Amino acid sequence: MKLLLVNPNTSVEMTTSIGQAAERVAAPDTMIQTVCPSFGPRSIEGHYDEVVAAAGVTEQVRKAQTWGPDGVIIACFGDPGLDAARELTDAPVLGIAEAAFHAASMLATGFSVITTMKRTCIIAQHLVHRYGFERHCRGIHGTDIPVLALEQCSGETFETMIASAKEALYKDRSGAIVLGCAGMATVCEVMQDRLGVPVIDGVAAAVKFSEGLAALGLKTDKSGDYAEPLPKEYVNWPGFEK
Ligand code: 5HY
Repeated sequence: MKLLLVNPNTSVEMTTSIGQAAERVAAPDTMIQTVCPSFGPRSIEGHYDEVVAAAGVTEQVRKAQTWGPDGVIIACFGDPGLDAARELTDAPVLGIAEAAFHAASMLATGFSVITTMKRTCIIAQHLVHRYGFERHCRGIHGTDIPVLALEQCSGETFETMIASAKEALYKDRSGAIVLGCAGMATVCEVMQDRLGVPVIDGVAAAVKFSEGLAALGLKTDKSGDYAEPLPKEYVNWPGFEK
């Protein structure tokens, strides 16, 4: 199985760590190509960052079509460009937030999200509503840890995440923690050992869900809004031929 893993920010270090987190859980016959856009924000911490990153996701999904991935993963917790990417390929496209929410909802009656900057909590809230997890998600908690601080997750940063998770589990009375940033994938297991409840990393969850969908031979619906973009000219951007 060929899996395209797109880190929508342009941090080379984070792209590498996200790729390693995916490789750790992938099946032996799964080939993963981990990429990031050729332009855009080093980290995604707001609406503007996200809209530029979404364009970067489409750039990489189009570029990979010659390789012919059987699955595509958008490895940023805002799932930027998810619908657009689903127009560009018939391979299933999964966002790590969507994958993490599904996994958590099967492991506990309620889960809490621990994320980076407080200002991005609303983005996760919008996704909870969009995907219909209002009855499962009991709280979204920003730590104000900058995304790039996760490139080298220091002891202090890690303890801040543990403290935030413990407070969330207590206040929300939830039974699982969803990690609200792809950069947190590297500390998922140690967090789970410390907290004693399921801790879900969306990168790993999306890899296993993608393998499952590919094994079932399932493809994205092309009969409606996920059909290929209509042929038209774009100015200073690759358009779509007839
Ligand atoms: C992420 N930003 O997963 C999100 C996390 C966030 O650059 N990779 C980023 O704060 O929304």
